[in-house]
Amino acid sequence: MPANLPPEAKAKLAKYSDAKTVEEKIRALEEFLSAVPKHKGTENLRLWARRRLAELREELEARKRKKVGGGPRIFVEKAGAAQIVILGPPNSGKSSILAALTRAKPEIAPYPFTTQTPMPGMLEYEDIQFQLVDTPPLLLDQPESPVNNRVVGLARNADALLLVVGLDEPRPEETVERLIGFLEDRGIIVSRRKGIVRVRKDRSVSGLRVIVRGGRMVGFTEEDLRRLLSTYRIYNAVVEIEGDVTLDDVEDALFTTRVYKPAIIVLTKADLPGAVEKAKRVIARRPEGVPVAVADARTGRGLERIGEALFKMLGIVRVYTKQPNKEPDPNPLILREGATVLDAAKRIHKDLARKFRYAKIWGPSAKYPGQRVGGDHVLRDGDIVEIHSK
Ligand SMILES: Nc1nc2c(ncn2[C@@H]2O[C@H](COP(=O)(O)OP(=O)(O)O)[C@@H](O)[C@H]2O)c(=O)[nH]1
Ligand SMILES: [Mg+2]
Repeated sequence: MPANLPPEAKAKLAKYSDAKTVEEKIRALEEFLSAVPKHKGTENLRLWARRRLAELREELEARKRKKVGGGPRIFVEKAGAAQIVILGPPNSGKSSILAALTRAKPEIAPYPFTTQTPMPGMLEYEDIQFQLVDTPPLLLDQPESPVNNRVVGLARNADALLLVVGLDEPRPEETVERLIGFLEDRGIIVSRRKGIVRVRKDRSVSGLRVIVRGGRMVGFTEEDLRRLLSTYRIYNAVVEIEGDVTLDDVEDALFTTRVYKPAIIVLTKADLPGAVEKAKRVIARRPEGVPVAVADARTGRGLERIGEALFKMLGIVRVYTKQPNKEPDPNPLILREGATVLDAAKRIHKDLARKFRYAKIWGPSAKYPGQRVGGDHVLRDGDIVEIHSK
């Protein structure tokens, strides 16, 4: 449903986008909320504005607290190859998953709210480690609760998510859907099919530059796009589109940011009666590109392949560096798919990239062992690289 905003409401949103400080943003959003007409078409936008306002006010509060010193710390420093945040409703078995997969010893109890602060643990997969972070529960029945904001913040900063739902629930398929919907409302997308749009204002571009990656513009043309953006006084911009995207999605994307997070649905308590039938119902309705693991956390059954599944969905490449006439370092560099020899050099040392001459490679991306390549050579998982510099 299109928003059809009156010009003064659009002007307030433009003011919000241009605002530099938190205080200015808060003022612009308050003005927007009093200027926006209240009908079905503006519902999403109003909801977003109210949430954003709550976040900004919290940010302001947090800053004040910081000045006095202290306050709860909920950010968890990343460690290992990637950070995976465990999310789910109360008592779903999140802490038990952390305990089953890592050496961490979280408190596990048959009543809700045992976990008050996030707790990390390391999951070993082959020669790398993933950091799992257990979290306080998400309250799907009270979506606007401030408790949720903190957990959502952790999820937004994560590299991937484990969505934990217990098969002791009567209708876990509905809980999974509500959980995914809850995250979507906050701009965290777990399904590959959902569209993601990024609009970046850029004065150095003449007009609009539209980049479509593995998706489509559904029901609109570049001319429609140009017309919509001009009503927001955006004339020069790069518009990136991934997945299937409508013009309404573009309008939403002007003020909200959607991020894609790879996710695995983990159904726990598979040992309980009736669990198999319930799990089948979840699997039948799962979103595209989101695998489902059916697990019994007490024995670890069903969790054996979580590490491998995470590794595949994160698009990680392990590269082993070596010095001439020496054995490769057993601890790999962790790079993203598509990374080049120069990216590897940069990771080792800034200077090494600057003084780079050539590299020799062994392994999956080498045509023959010890092949000599340039900096733009794309690496594959398991490659061994020997960098030669000036
Ligand atoms: N039968 C069974 N019970 C489980 C399983 N996983 C967790 N539980 C129980 O469910 C309750 C909540 O578990 P907990 O890990 O604390 O859930 P959290 O609140 O989501 O962190 C505890 O009583 C656990 O013993 C499982 O796989 N099977
Ligand atoms: Mg817990």
